[in-house]
Amino acid sequence: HALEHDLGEALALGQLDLHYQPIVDCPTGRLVGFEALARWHHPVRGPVSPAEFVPVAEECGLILPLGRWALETACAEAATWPSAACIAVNLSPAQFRQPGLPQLVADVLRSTGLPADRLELEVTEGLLVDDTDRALAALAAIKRLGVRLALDDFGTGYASLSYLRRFPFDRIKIDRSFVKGLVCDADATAIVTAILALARSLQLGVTAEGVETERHLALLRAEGCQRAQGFLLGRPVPATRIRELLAVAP
Ligand code: G
Ligand code: G
Ligand code: MN
Ligand code: NA
Repeated sequence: HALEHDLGEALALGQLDLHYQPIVDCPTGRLVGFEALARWHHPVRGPVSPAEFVPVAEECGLILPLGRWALETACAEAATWPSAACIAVNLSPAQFRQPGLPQLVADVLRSTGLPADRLELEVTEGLLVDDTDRALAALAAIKRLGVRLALDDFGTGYASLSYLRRFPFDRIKIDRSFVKGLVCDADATAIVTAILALARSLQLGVTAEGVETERHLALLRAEGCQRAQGFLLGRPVPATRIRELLAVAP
């Protein structure tokens, strides 16, 4: 696989980059954190989306060095911010198959000096499907460090509700496919409203993803959504832009 070869090289040469997408507090609009998103500008192909290269990395094992790089880079970056903004980092299910993941997280927190409560790790339901007991043990060990856990892409899988009961998540992130239909699509609106009620009754934090319009945001506010993320509130930006965003934050 040519992409696999090039990705290995890009990682070794430090050619991958992280961008950071703002996350805001819904009621106040205050900037409360960023999600780190991997970016790859291929010298010949141009920009390659993580939706394309993350699955390739998962297949060929490169996800372990890539995941480690993303975690280290994002935590080191967040440790320099002039505020207590949180940093959310995506973890791939494959990273949980290495026994040392909780230790890696602990090592990165120590070496970067980032307080554990400023780190949030995002996992998808895929993690919870194949090796539930092992995933549960790793998540519990990570939580004991004081790191928060978010269930990403919520609503797209099939056993979400049982997972919410069994696993120690602090937050769910509503998948942007539902947010996209807010207001216009009655079914999508009903699903978002139901997820917000569920989060409230389980005392989980909730972030709506893919917020693109003022009408999305207004409806989410009215329904009591806690946090929001999406192009309306800010596109992913390079690390060099974060300081100005934090400086002007309301
Ligand atoms: O940024 P964008 O919407 O193109 O991301 C596409 C997908 O790639 C998203 O599902 C996102 O979670 C995933 N992704 C981005 N960066 C990382 C990363 O560092 N690690 C993992 N595992 N997934 C990532
Ligand atoms: O799966 P995950 O939530 O990690 O994916 C985040 C991805 O969603 C990023 O690649 C980001 O660029 C993309 N994204 C973020 N905000 C929006 C949005 O408002 N609309 C759309 N279509 N994509 C978004
Ligand atoms: Mn995510
Ligand atoms: Na998501």
